[in-house]
Amino acid sequence: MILRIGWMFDDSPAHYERLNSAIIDEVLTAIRGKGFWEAPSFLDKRTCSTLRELLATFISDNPEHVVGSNKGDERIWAAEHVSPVIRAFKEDPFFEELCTRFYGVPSQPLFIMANRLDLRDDRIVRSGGRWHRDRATPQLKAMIYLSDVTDANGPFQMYPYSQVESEAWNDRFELAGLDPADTRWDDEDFEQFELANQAYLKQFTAQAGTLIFFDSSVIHSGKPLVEGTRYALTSYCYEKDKKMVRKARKKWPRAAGPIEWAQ
Ligand SMILES: O=C(O)CCC(=O)C(=O)O
Repeated sequence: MILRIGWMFDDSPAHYERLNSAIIDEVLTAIRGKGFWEAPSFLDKRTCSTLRELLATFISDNPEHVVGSNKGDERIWAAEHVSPVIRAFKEDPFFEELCTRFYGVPSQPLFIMANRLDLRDDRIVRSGGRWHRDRATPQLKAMIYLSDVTDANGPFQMYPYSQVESEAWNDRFELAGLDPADTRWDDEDFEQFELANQAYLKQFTAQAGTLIFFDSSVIHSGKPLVEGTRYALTSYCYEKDKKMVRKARKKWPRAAGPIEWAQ
């Protein structure tokens, strides 16, 4: 079901576990239901380590292409221009098929965002900012951890099954005094909700190389990092539409290179 293939990366082969169409229904059902699907060891540890070094060098050498430089969540938009290994993640045919099936119209990953989280002056840093939904309608993202992620170095967190149309989750919002129609919540407003719903929280502590597909319309955030560093790659998948490229270029003008659909 899963094949091992390699892409050349400097002098060493990079190994992704290639996902194929045989599991696409399983992946889609999981993302549409609980909101995620997880694959450990999607990328080998040696490549994760090489990519961490490469991204660290890029961040220090190219601050003009890094958003949030020195602020604890440093982001490189369109990181596919930084390494052929990252480009291969963007252009994997399985992802294109998954995106198209997910949205029901021709769709693709538009770019990869690479980020590094670390602790700066005890500032609370959550990857992706506050608790949020990216949008009210389903949106597909794929994240690869490039670091081993524990409870301390900013694990991705979500409330499974919390898509907008979930009446159970809308009731939980109202019980905690929150408006379910909002899409972003400050920590202090969210505290009561978090306490009341601890049992439902899914926290992705996992090894470097783990792949997580998720519907970013579920409620999610990165847990505030308290020690260490976390590197990750996130693929942003959209309906293939020229307007989307214009919008993305405007939103991320400091990207590492042009934001464009793969041919
Ligand atoms: O990187 C993370 O842990 C959170 C990601 C996130 O909030 C997002 O992609 O919208």
